[in-house]
Amino acid sequence: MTESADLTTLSPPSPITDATGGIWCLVASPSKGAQVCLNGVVQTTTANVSSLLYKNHACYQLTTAGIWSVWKNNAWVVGADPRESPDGTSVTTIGPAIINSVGESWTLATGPNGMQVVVNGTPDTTTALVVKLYYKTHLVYQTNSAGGWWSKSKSSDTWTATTDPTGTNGNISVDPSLDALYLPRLCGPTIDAGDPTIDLGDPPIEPLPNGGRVNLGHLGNTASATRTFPDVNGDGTIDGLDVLGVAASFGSLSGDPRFLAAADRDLNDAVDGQDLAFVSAFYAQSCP
Ligand SMILES: [Ca+2]
Ligand SMILES: [Ca+2]
Ligand SMILES: [Ca+2]
Repeated sequence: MTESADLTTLSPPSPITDATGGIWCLVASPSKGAQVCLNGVVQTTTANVSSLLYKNHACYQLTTAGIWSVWKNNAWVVGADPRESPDGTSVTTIGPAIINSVGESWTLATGPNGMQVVVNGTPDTTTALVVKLYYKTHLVYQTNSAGGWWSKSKSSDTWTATTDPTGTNGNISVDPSLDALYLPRLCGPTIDAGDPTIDLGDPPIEPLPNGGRVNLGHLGNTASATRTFPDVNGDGTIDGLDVLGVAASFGSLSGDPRFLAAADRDLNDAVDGQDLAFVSAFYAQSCP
């Protein structure tokens, strides 16, 4: 007996086999519409079931009233639509779909004005020049070629203008890796992640080595900015290998065959004692 694949649906015909070998089916009843049966026994508490679905080793039922339940500890528990797309799902081409919390399928299709949003096969004619659909916290987002963003939770709502939720334009959508004093840890994702167009200043405000780019967050582009980890060989630890990288290119200038850009920690186009000092200052430290 083979366990059914994810997203196997039954509305009715062939049965679903669960991970423990249980066999699920739907049977027509005289007065309660379709009912669920498990191993040949009709579950008399079920009624008006429109489909069964199998996902992540769990069996779900959907009623004709649109209610989803999951079979848990030998009972049906009402829950969310198991087909709902995970946060961060994005659609940029014709074909793939986002499924929202009420089971609507959101896709892109060519319309009179570039790509437009299509919900359950019906074009949303208020949309045009759409370049991406995105799903996060039960909201469907769309963005157009001009960079505008709108969101809504279901098709009957109206689009609300919003900001980029994907964390790619001036934001990051990850744990910033702060320490107990809310300062960015070494190698954290906010370091050197600020707006690349911001001038570091001359002399730079961020202490050296500063990676040549401001940090993201309130300490970015300040004298308290966390310094850029001077990891010459990029293995997450400052040790003899990093010293060796500086030593091997010591005294070289940008353009020299011996010049090693990763050893030029202060980005002054020369590998010199200053770079060695930075590496030494972090000696034996590792990214957390
Ligand atoms: Ca920096
Ligand atoms: Ca290293
Ligand atoms: Ca240097």
